[in-house]
Amino acid sequence: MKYTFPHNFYWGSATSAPQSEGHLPDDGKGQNIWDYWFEENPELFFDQVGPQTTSTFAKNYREDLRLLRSIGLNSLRLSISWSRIFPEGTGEINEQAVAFYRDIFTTMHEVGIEPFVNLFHFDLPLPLQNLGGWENRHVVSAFATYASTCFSLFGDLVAHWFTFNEPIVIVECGYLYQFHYPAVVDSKRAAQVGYHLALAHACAVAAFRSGKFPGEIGIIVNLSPIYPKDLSPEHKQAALIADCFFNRSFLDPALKGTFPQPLVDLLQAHDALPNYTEHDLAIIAENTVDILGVNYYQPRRVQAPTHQPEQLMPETYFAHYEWPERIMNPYRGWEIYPQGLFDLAIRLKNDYGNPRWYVAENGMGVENEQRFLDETGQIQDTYRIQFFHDHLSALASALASGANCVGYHVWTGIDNWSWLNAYKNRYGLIALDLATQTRTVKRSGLWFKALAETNVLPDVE
Ligand code: IFM
Repeated sequence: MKYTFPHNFYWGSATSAPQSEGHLPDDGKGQNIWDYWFEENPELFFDQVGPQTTSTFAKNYREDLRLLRSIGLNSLRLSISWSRIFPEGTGEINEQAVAFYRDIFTTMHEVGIEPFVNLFHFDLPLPLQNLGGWENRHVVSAFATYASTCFSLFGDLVAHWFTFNEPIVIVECGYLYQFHYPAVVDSKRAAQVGYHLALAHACAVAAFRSGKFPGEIGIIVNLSPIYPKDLSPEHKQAALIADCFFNRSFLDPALKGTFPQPLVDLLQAHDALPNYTEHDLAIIAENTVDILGVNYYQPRRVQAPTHQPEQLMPETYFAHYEWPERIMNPYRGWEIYPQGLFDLAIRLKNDYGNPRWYVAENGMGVENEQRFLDETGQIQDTYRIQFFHDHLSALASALASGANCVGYHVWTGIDNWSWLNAYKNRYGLIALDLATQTRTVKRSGLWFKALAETNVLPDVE
């Protein structure tokens, strides 16, 4: 059976400023929390490679964009670095940064790549973190100002805007599980941060609408369908709560303008409700999105809790469940389950009014891909092709069932830097030699080109 996709489907890849740009001397960029964390604790980062040593997109973007176009991409999601535009987070604009991003977006149009632009990808300017970061309401207004500044500066070149990438990751990694700065464990602070992120998002959408900027605006959320161990009431309850924490916490405000009631009740019961006002709730209610980006990597399997943490944690309400039939990506420790993408698509259709959405990230991180180099110097990443193929088959079935999905972006185009994991796992369609900065198209890059140029899903081989 041949799977086909609509002729105007967005085929692309995603990346972010802190993961790809790198630093140029005298570029006027201010420090963000990743620059600072690496300076303070380089030992936490794989091979002690920090955000300065990324894939040099800032220097090579003209060639990189042409290369990405040559493997069929018609769209690319990247992010603007807040600390590049506003080195202090607020106040004076860095004019070099304005010229830099204008040239990037102009080049994208010249080569035939539609810009999908995200405003925040985990990289809070350090001066704002020093004020308390997302716990401080002042940062919400600072974000709204930064967002409307970007709409004014680049609105003539960008028609697809996104406020945040994976806002729940900022909450869980920064305030519960210690993978992002400030790496604290505190559920009350986590709840305040989550609330402020939802509010900051809605304020940016409001600014976009009141400024009457052309195009569409949305948010990118990482969703994992939640599967209970079995259908007994205690496991189903565990799944319901996990869904509220990890999916509905941002999906509901973005698409319905409300927060999930079971989550509100639970936070209230633990005296962990964030500070809020009725006026905020009205802003959230009135500013739902035009488009949703969905990052899908893995499902979440849960069972009733097996232990009680000392303070409120998601694990107070559920425990991880290891499905005996799971297929794992051992490098990232994530289950590979393409059916999950179909299930998400159908859920968006049935429970959320079938919004306009696209797959904003999907991909497979693999360690030491040099093992798969052939004699011509090409990485034979057939495992990645299989991964894309299986997820795209599931997506094609969802489209046939009426899902309103308008595109598919892989994570990522050119191998990039991945936070504490740095360059441990590679995700790209294009390999990066970190030492020489040489780019080489992988086998998956050629496979993707055939897909994007025909809208027909090629076979794996
Ligand atoms: O590198 C990240 C990205 O920043 C957000 N989504 C998951 C990717 C792979 O881990």
